[in-house]
Amino acid sequence: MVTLETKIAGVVLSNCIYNASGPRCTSPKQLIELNESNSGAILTKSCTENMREGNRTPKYYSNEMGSLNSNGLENLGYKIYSNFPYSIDLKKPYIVSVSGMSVYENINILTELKDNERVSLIEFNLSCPNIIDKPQIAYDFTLMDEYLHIITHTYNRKFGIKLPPYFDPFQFDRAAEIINKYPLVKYVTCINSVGNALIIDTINETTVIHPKSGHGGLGGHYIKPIGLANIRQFSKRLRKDIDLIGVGGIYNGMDAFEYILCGASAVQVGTCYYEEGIECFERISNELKNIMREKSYKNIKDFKGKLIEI
Ligand code: RRO
Repeated sequence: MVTLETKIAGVVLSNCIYNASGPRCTSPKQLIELNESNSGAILTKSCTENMREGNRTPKYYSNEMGSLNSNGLENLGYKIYSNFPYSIDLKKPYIVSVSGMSVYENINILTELKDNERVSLIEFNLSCPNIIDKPQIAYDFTLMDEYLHIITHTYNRKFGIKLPPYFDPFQFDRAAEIINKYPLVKYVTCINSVGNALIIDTINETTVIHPKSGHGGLGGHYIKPIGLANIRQFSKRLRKDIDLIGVGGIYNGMDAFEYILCGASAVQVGTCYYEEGIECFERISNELKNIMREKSYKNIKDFKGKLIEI
């Protein structure tokens, strides 16, 4: 029997494949669909204190290589995500992504969420690339350290963080050094979209999205090698009690297999879920199980992090 069961931060997921924060996880209807699906967890769209309509449209574009988004944190406000799990029969872990617009907003959101026993985990988003005139927190290491300090003192439960892609060994060293100081950080999700990328419509000679002069977060096939490298680099630097979750360009079982081989304990599906819909979780899970059967692996621990460096 092959199983995709895994644990993140001590929470058991019957399937290591679930949705990334962003696509199709904003409305209660979408969250209910995830609850009924093969996704291993329900992860919400990043939320703020108040509801936001986000950036001006067009703010999403996709092609066969991936996607470009500048959603701008469109969400219903944290109270909807805090109340949601009480209205349904939860079949799997419910994870809330939090991305308040200021440190004070984050404190308010976390103060409410910390007593909510229906919320299995939070994923604190330190890497939204699409807020006009706001930097990605995790690219400013001093700010990231301050945020983690404040969160740890406000939210006294274990939690996870979502990071942007890093590119240089110095960045991995510095980020890991900071994260390792905070014992409540028990998982790290890599990577958010590659920020401020530009795709051109050559027929019309225009940008393909409107906000930020056409610059947005790149996802999908374009970014898989960057995501894999981030998981690999952090697997060598983070404390052993910190689980890694891989995201970026996962469309099939082999993509998931690669992330786990690099050290991921679970994987999230973003662009592919947006494009294909809820059926992608069953398909990718079956593909990963078939790969495991062919290789005589019974569970993901049999190959997690075991990439051979030649
Ligand atoms: O809402 C967005 O524009 C967005 C967010 Br919060 C994020 O973390 N990553 C992304 O690609 N888009």
